[in-house]
Amino acid sequence: MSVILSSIHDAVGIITMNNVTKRNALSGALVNEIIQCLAQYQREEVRVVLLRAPPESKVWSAGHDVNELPLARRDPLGWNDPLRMLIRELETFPAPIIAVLEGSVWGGACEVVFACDMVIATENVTLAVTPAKLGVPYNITGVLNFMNAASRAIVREMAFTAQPMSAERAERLGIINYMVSAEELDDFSMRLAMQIRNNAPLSISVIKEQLRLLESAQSITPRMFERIQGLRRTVYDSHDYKEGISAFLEKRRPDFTGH
Ligand code: LCV
Repeated sequence: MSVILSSIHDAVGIITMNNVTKRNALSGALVNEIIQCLAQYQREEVRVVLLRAPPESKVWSAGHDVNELPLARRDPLGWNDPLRMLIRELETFPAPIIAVLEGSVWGGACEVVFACDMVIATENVTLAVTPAKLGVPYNITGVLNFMNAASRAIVREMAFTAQPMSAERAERLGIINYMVSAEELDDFSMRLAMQIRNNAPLSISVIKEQLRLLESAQSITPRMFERIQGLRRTVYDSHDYKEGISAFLEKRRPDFTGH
């Protein structure tokens, strides 16, 4: 059974993540279907994409599928990890993607939201950046995406506390574009999409790619890269990494020791 729903209305594509029993955890299966759908949208010259969960969802996405994280001694967020593949597809899709949020957004799903071009959220939305809660060493481009989404102090607060941030505060901080009522979400999202849809698609796709390239333009030396990868390895080789994943799977609180 498909874990997404898809429809196209007047060159506006709507992808609904629909694996509700698993809270739209970003499994390989769900990610692959989104990627295939985006490829189809590119062939059909879709001009705007709305990425959403079913109406009135309590959880937009629970983030990376924790069952698919390696238990130890392997980089959990390597190049071919489904979450990493999805982020790159969203960033390079040649038309704007609008995250239409209802419910809670967790972990890597926050980065999915930040990898979209704009964000509209209902008042009940929360955003929780969770590597510190699970004991996961987030990867370099993921950290850069968080840095591009919020200010220095806010990125640190979200990363170190792993606490959910309200849509109201996220809008006030410019992390999301609009907070609207649940009743107006659909009409508001479609109105915004049509504003974009009626503009010049070539100009928009080139501006989107320019923004991506310039946002990612960071001077990082091989020595810096190796240091970061070495530091990350100490995390995913650690007791705490295993403990964080095991505690989640065993539905208990983790007991982190710092080793
Ligand atoms: C697999 C899940 C998940 C899930 N994976 O429903 O950013 S990083 O570095 O942390 C990155 C590695 C990452 O994104 O990690 C994942 C971070 N996500 C979270 O910490 C959220 C984990 N999930 C939850 O806290 C709860 O599931 C929420 C609050 C989202 C929903 O709670 P609710 O009570 O409504 P359940 O917890 O009962 O979950 C329903 C089913 O979805 C599975 C969960 O195991 C359960 O499956 P079973 O019915 O088979 O027990 N599920 C939820 N999240 N991230 N599976």
